[in-house]
Amino acid sequence: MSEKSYLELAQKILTKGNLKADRTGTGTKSIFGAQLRFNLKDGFPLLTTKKVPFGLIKSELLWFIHGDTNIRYLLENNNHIWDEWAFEKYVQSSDYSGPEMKDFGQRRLKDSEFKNIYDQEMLKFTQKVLEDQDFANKYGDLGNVYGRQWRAWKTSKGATIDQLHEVIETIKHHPDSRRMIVSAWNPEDVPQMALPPCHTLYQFYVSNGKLSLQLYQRSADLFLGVPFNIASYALLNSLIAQITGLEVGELIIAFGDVHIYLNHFNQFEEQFKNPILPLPTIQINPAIKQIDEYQMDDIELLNYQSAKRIAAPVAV
Ligand code: UFP
Repeated sequence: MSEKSYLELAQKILTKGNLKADRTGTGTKSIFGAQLRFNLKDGFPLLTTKKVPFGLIKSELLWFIHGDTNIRYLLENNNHIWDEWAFEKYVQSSDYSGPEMKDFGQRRLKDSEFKNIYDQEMLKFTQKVLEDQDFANKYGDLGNVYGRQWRAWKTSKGATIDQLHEVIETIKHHPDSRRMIVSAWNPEDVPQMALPPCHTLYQFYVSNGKLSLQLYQRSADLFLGVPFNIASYALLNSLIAQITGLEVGELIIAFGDVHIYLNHFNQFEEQFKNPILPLPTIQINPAIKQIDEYQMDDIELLNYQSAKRIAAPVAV
């Protein structure tokens, strides 16, 4: 049912969405305000009409949960989702002496010769982050990203707030609370951020022994971003349900600007042809009792059947 509603939302945007220019210069069709609901009891909501790489979702989420903001952990797990953000800081620094990398995001899409040079520089960069701890400390760290906001939010008085720990304690001890919120959106930081948080705020809800989570996502790339976001928050809810002794309830995503990039239309048409298959399930090591203890091996995806991956350009 829930994958069907994802595909219906895509149909609706393609047929009725507003054509809009966007920051990346790609152009989108979008609507403002939509909701997807997933009953997590029905299975783990990983799309089946195209392949979604669960390993990347798992390592990224564990990275957030551990409060880690250094891409080294991701690289150790062969996850390159955040590489560009770290690379950008490095190429703008005085320590970088390689070929000119200005506007590398756009240029690498348009100029294949430049892309080769970029790929080589990026490989050197990620290898150095993996091999050289000092270099990793200096250039692998992204600073204000989700790990920091969830686990070590900086207050104006110089203290830190561990929002994730506090919310878990509230789920355990005051499950009827209506204040179980984790916020990533800090208006003080936004002007300096290359990518202000897309998943801005989430709230938990407990009833009948079940834990539900609702996310507010201000900006959503329906083809590339949202399948990851659904799975990531479904996994977060499952991990917290286990350590708080609750069953899984619903995942709800409330979207702000939910859009389809103009160069993703054909990909959706291809995806629409694929049948919706039964959902996989998730197995979590029952011995884990603290959120910080979760490691890659504690989480396993079972019985995932899907159509093939559908490649699409990322708007940068
Ligand atoms: N985006 C997502 N999900 C994410 C993420 C980014 O859909 O988790 F990090 C997309 C939304 C948008 C772009 O297309 O990335 C961010 O651009 P902007 O900041 O201009 O909204």
